[in-house]
Amino acid sequence: MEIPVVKEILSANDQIAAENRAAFGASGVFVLNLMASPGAGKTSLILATADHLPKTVRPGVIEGDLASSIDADTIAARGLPVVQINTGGNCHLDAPMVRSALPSLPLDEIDLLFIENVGNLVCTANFNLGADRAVVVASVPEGHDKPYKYPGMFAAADVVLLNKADLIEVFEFDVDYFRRGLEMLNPDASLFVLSCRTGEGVGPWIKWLLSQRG
Ligand SMILES: Nc1nc2c(ncn2[C@@H]2O[C@H](COP(=O)(O)OP(=O)(O)OP(=O)(O)O)[C@@H](O)[C@H]2O)c(=O)[nH]1
Ligand SMILES: [Mg+2]
Repeated sequence: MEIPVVKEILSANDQIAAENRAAFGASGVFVLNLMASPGAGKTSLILATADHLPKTVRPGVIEGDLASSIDADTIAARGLPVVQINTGGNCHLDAPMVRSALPSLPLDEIDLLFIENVGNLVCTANFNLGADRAVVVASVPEGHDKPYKYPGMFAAADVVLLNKADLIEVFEFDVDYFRRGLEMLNPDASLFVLSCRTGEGVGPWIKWLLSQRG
């Protein structure tokens, strides 16, 4: 009796995720679900990516946080359309939350929508939002063992961005060890090593992203 309750919750979320996906598709919006630990660089990645996009690709943003509009204010200051979702304590976004944000976004004026999920390396991977790609941002200060210790998140990724590459030497970060951990879990995931601070490595990520939009 207890298992059907869990199934119902998940299938209700999946149903609404499918509706979100249909709404995005109808407006021609390609959607990224950005997942990472707190402070890995999700907001920085949105800004660095937006700076490097061709003018024909218009970005928009949904910001998910437990509380505050700090990230949405940062994005709005850069002139991008943005809506903030406060989860009120939930450690992840879900499909109904994303759906509730859609009327506040000019979807017909957006080609690439970033959904910045709540900073959390566990829960966020379990909820389908209706996005086209799952993007996991890892960062050098978190340590090179993260794929081994948080396998669910790395297994769910379509692409992993290893951010803060400018700190690799300071943290004695072993990129090959990190890469092997990811390959073991998820051989199909692409990996890009980059720095939102210096711009190093951002070009290949943008190239991959544009190729995915088809
Ligand atoms: N050295 C360095 N610092 C970075 C880089 N990218 C981001 N940071 C810094 O890391 C901190 C966190 O960056 P954010 O972009 O706010 O991270 P976030 O994942 O959006 O954080 P939350 O939304 O709070 O979970 C900020 O102080 C950034 O300036 C980078 O490539 N190198
Ligand atoms: Mg952020």
